[in-house]
Amino acid sequence: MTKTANRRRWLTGAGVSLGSLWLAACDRLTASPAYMKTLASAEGLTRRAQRLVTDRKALAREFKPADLSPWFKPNGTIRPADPEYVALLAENFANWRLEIGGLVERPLSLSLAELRAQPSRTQITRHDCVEGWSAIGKWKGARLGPLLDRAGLKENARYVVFHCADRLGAGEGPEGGKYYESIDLIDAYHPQTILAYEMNDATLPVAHGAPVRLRVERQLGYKQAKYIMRIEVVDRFDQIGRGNGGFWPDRGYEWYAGI
Ligand SMILES: Nc1nc2c(c(=O)[nH]1)N[C@H]1C(S)=C(S)[C@@H](COP(=O)(O)O)O[C@H]1N2
Ligand SMILES: [Mo]
Repeated sequence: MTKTANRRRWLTGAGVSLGSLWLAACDRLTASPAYMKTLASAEGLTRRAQRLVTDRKALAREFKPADLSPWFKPNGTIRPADPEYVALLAENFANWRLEIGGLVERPLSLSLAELRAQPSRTQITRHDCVEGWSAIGKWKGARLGPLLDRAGLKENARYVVFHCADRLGAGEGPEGGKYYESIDLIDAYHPQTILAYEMNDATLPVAHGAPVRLRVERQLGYKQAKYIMRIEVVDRFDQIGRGNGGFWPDRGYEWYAGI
């Protein structure tokens, strides 16, 4: 046998046993010899990666109006004291504008009326807070994906950062305690990811994030940024806040809080 043939046989053997291990762990149902061969190939790798991505694209469960929680607990900041926000609220957000900038071709600045005119989605979903409580609410908002397309992502765009109006925690310095969050492009383009301006068929209340808050339904409560002032598309977030991609991630929570 030539050297090359030996090596090929060794490679195939290794590939199949790796494939088997993976199948044993993850997916017994598809355990057919043909599938295992595919797994041992480059195409198999792509297919496995594709499956991971497909999972991330699955919809969060949606509920019926009868399932709505009679009480949806407002949490974290419930009325920002920050002067900029207080002034905007006093004018009922007539002068609020949502900036979408960073790694985009055409930065946007949208009024609330303009945001309401964007492609929207309405959904009844369950909000799960790490503190251990859940509530079902109805949300209507502009889909983030089409907005990002309008702005045009630059090639190196990787994350979308939501800068909020409020500051949490005393004594954290001027920018230190500012609430912010970030998501990757898979979540940004997820059909249930919206900039919500309505809750339970009414204008979004201040306690729940007026004028606009994020709903990213495959993740925990702290990712659902309220009081959004500015959206920034970035390729890294090590220079924002303390560098972990969000207010709570900066304080030890997972950046990816998938549910
Ligand atoms: N800007 C901002 N967004 C925030 C928070 C906050 O304190 N400030 N708290 C987070 C947490 S921990 C939760 S559980 C939800 C609460 O949303 P709700 O007030 O609508 O229940 O908002 C999240 N988004
Ligand atoms: Mo939370």
